[in-house]
Amino acid sequence: MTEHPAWLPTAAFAALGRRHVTLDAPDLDGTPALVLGSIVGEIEAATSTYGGSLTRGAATTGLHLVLDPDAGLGAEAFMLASTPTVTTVSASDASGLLYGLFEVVRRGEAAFGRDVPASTIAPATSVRMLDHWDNIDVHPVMGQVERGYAGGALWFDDGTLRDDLSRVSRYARLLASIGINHLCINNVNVHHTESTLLTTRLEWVATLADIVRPWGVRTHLAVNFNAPAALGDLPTSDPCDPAVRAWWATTTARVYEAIPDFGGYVVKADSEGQPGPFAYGRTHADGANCLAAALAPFGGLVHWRAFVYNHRQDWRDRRTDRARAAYDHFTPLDGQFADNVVVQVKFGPLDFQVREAISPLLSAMPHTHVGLELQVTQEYTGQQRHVYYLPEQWHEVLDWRPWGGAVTQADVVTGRAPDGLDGGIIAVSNVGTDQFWTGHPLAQANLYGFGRLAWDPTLDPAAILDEWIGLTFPGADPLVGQTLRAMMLGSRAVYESYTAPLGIGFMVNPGVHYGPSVDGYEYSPWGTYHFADRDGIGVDRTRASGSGYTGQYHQPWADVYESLADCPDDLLLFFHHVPYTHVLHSGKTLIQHVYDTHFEGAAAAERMRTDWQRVKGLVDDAVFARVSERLDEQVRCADEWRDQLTTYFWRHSGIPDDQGRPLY
Ligand code: GCW
Repeated sequence: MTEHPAWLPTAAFAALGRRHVTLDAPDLDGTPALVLGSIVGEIEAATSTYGGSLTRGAATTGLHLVLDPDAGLGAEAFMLASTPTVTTVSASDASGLLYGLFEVVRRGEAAFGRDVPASTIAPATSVRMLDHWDNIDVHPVMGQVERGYAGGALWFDDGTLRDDLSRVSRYARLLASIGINHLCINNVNVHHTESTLLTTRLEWVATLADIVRPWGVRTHLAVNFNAPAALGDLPTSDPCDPAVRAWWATTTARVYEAIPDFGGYVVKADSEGQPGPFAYGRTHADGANCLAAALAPFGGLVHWRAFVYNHRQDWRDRRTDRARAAYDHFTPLDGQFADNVVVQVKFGPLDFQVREAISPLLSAMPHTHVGLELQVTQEYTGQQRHVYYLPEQWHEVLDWRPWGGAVTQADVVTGRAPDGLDGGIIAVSNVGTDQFWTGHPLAQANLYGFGRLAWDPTLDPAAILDEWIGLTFPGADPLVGQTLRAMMLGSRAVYESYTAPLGIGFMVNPGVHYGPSVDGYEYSPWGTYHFADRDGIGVDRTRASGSGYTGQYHQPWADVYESLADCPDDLLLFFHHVPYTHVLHSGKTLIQHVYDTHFEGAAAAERMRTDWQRVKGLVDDAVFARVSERLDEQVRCADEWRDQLTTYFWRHSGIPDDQGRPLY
């Protein structure tokens, strides 16, 4: 099987490749020299294919690249300017020049031949990171990649590091082209074998770090909080114990001997069975700061996840609310975390649902570096079998106004708001050994979009999609772009319409998290309930009569969500328990909304399948076949969702569909 080039096919380099390129850069060594080597390699490959050339020296015509450490442009930034004869990219460091080069590729012919005044383009945040949930050993339940839907891990193969790691380099190149600069290579659920990446298998990590470094990417490791006891033979992993702190210091120093630009540790502690500081009566600040102290001398970061909740809840207990947990655990610790700790917070208080409220914790720790965690892998969003263009959803999150005013959620996590330190934007990767990298070829757009939004959270998802289409299908018949836009823009709304309604979430098959199972989690310990009975459905999270979660928001949201009259329809069941006859702002009853959206959603999936047929012969046959196969599955699954959901609501409410469509 030939590997698909994703958004960097040779033809995407045609405009660059036809130019005379001049490169003006000082002699460099270390990582900058490697990055410069990548830049030169890209230009040579493009110009040798398309007839251009590369020389060192001053500007002539075509493209002029300047690396000037004294240019004062800021880390990773670049300046772009053009006249009708020459386009100039300048940067103060090699990474900035690399990103500038890929910007030229993205713009294609439009980068040349016109008068464009100089503008500086800089990333919104210094950490734009992907986390891989990759295991070394194939896990008996989760497999090689936890929540992975694109084949095996790029670097591990059932117990070993792969012999052929050439694909890792091509992956790092893709990441560089969208500005991703940090990569965590292993699962946050750190099992025993994987915990040894920190010690006896450190060489593997160093090998991978060497491969991604020329692309400006720094390598991180997910570590087990219990490592001092499990790997170091200490009697405890208490973060305040001097021997434990010394163990982390020594172990970390060894990591930096092997990997001088090592990025740091990612930690899932006291979460879903992973060990953590609670076992020693310590706080999460104690835990994070212990690791931070070991990393600080080398400039490393701790990404400490806030996904802490009781996953052994008794479903009979109506007082505990999982949505409250992260905020309740972490806000009392604001101001106590070391400066090289990022508290990594999922975008929603539950778990990467199609629709949930935005986590109030993201704007509740002004003295802490808070990072936003997104999920590119489509665990709850169709598992790379359904078309689901995630940037539409992420845009909502990034553009949300925690105080109702001008300050966005993106401003807060990138340190641009008065209340917020830079924490960065992080996501779980959707990539594996699959021929198309992402299982569903159209899911490549999600990875592309993540990088672009992490670089500039104000970008418009539709514009990002156009970039991706232009790069991935260069020179294609315009019908291809039209069809992809029709299928992908609004695809989140389509998926939402045939799955769990109005922010209630879950209703998926337990464990696999795919396909409908309305009561799948209803009597489980996981804290994700919908509370449907014959009269109504929804979770009362109000201060007046429910869990009080609405009180975790700043105004105006604390009151907007509290009020049944003001709560937006799409989050109604996230915040309120209401009767099936409740009338939405749309004017429909809740029950009729469920019927209508589910029938319409499944029909929309069917339309996507029909639309796709139009591009047969206009896109690569392998892409056409793979997308077709996925669309068949999407239609089948959407029909199943429609029938199970509408029938469930009909049986529970006894209220028929006013359109008389089939219910069972
Ligand atoms: O979304 C849930 C997943 C788990 C995952 C966990 C987490 C890595 O179902 O598979 O574990 O979240 O984010 O830690």
